[in-house]
Amino acid sequence: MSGIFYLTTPIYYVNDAPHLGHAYTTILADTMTRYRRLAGDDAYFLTGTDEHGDKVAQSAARAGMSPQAQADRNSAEFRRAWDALGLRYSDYIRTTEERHTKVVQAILGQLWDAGEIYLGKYGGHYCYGCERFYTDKEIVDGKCPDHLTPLTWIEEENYFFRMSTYQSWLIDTIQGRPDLVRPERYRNEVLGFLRDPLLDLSISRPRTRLEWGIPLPFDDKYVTYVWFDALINYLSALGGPGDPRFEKYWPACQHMIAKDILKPHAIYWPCMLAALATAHGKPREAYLYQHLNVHGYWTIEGQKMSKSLGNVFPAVAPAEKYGVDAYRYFVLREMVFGLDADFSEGAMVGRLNADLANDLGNLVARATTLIASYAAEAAAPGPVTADEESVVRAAAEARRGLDEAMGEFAFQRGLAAIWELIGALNRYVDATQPWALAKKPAERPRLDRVLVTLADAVGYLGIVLDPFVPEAAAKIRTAIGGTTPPRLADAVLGRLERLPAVQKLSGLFPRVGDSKSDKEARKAVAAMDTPAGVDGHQRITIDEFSRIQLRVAEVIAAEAVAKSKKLLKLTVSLGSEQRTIVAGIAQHYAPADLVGKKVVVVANLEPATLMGVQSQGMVLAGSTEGDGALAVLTLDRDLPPGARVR
Ligand code: ME8
Repeated sequence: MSGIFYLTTPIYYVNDAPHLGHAYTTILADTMTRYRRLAGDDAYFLTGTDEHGDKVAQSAARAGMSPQAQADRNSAEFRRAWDALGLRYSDYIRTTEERHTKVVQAILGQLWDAGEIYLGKYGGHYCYGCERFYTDKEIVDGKCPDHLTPLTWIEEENYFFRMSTYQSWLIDTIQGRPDLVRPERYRNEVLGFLRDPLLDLSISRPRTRLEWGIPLPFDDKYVTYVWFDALINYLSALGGPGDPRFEKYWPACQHMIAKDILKPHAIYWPCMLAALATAHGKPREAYLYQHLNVHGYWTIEGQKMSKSLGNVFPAVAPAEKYGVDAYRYFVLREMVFGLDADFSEGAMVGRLNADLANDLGNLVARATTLIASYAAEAAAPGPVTADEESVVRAAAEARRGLDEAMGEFAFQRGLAAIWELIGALNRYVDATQPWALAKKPAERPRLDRVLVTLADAVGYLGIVLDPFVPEAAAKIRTAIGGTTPPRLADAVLGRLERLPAVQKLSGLFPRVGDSKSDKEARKAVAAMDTPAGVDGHQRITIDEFSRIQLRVAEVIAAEAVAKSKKLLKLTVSLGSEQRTIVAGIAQHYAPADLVGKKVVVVANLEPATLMGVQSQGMVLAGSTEGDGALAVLTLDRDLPPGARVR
């Protein structure tokens, strides 16, 4: 049965050019909707631009343009960026379009008639950058906590939305639906905001101060506050309540945003939707979205992206240099959904070379070359052996991991699950040695079994990789003769019995040479071949050694320790318990590299506090003195977390 799915990105302000952060959210939405379409769902993906308000009006004035002309230019630029990245949005909404202003005015009228809006007086400290008033508690040294610029005291009569009446309903709703706002850290943050009294929301701006907005239908001396206008885009793109598209997609709505705009989406918006439902004679929760998915922030080489630092990374640039797929892969793999992550060209090239060129590219090249070389004399494949069975199991495991991860928007974990399989397949080629089998005529049935398994596996990868690296996945499918659109349901290994016609596919992801990270990687490999020597002569007895409790631990989450260059804070599972362990490996591993890895820890070490974080154990790693290469100990075969190491 095919499901309905509706996913939105924020609509981006047109006073800015599209950058890496905007691209990230939009790539995520594209990946998720591609995945859902692959699974057979009718998935609708909305993005667009936010074009009203002070911020946009002021930047247009500075540029000597009319706000509309600036919006036209910049909205087109966002759209061009998404097209250049091959993002398949279903609709692109602009808040200056008539289809949007009509729905906003209709909703304002309905809320006014229902008594949800009233005229009141308000005085407060206003930040033009944020387009909002700040309460005394939020102000830092008399300045905007975000922009660190002085605030302006403004007093005016305005229209207010009775948001305060929804406070206890909203708290109950968030408590009753644990995954409404996810991951959990953001749900907790929202419940934290809601511990303070929720005030009514000023939803208008007098035209004497701001012309650039949607006029209130019941008082044209005012325009609509930009957030009240902008949030409604998610409805107006579907035509609003009553429209067949709304009736079809809205019940399946999920939003995706970064943490910067949590409050409007987790507080204003549910209250607005509850008021609208009430005005339509429905229960308060009738129009509430399904999930608000919140991701973290990208920093650039450790620094906040900002115009003043001059490190704003343009949205399309990495794709121009390294290809769309490498860019997608990097951002999807590197950021643990919900946590912050760091972008650097070196790290991206490192992943491109290691994961895409080596692991995936080599596998596909080896498999297709082997099949293309030996297929001519193919006969009936011999019996399935334990090697094939374990590949089939690994593929089923990868599917389970992928599907579960995507259900939770854990893109990084989904990719990690696929890469586990890619690793297993590379080991399968090494173990079965088809080139050696080819030399012995008696092994022909065995060779054919191996080749069929490889063709099957490559076909499988051509499907499951489609949402993440669509260009590469399409090439893979073409190489093994796929002609029909891919379907997730076909990503099952072990059903192929005859070799398809396969074309050799090499250079799927050419390595990027001589970058810094490349050299470092080579240095680390070289260091492994030349052990630094075992130092110290003091011997210990087996009993002394057995007092050290070593255990297998699975890394569940990893993040940088604030203000430390060297330390990472890991959350690890020892099977029956979870622990926090601080490890001095930040210069060698990105947090995302570690999540999902099985490592070895000293479990009975006295706890120690490092940079304010209590560490309950130690992660084992090897290192060399001279050039400081370092490698964390992982397992050669899988063992459950908690397993003893001795
Ligand atoms: O807030 N890392 O628009 P906006 C990750 N118009 N994502 C980032 C990012 C970063 N460093 N910087 C920006 C607005 N983003 C409003 C939204 S919605 C009804 C109105 C992404 O142009 C992320 O998705 O400031 C963030 O939420 C969004 O851009 C903010 O875009």
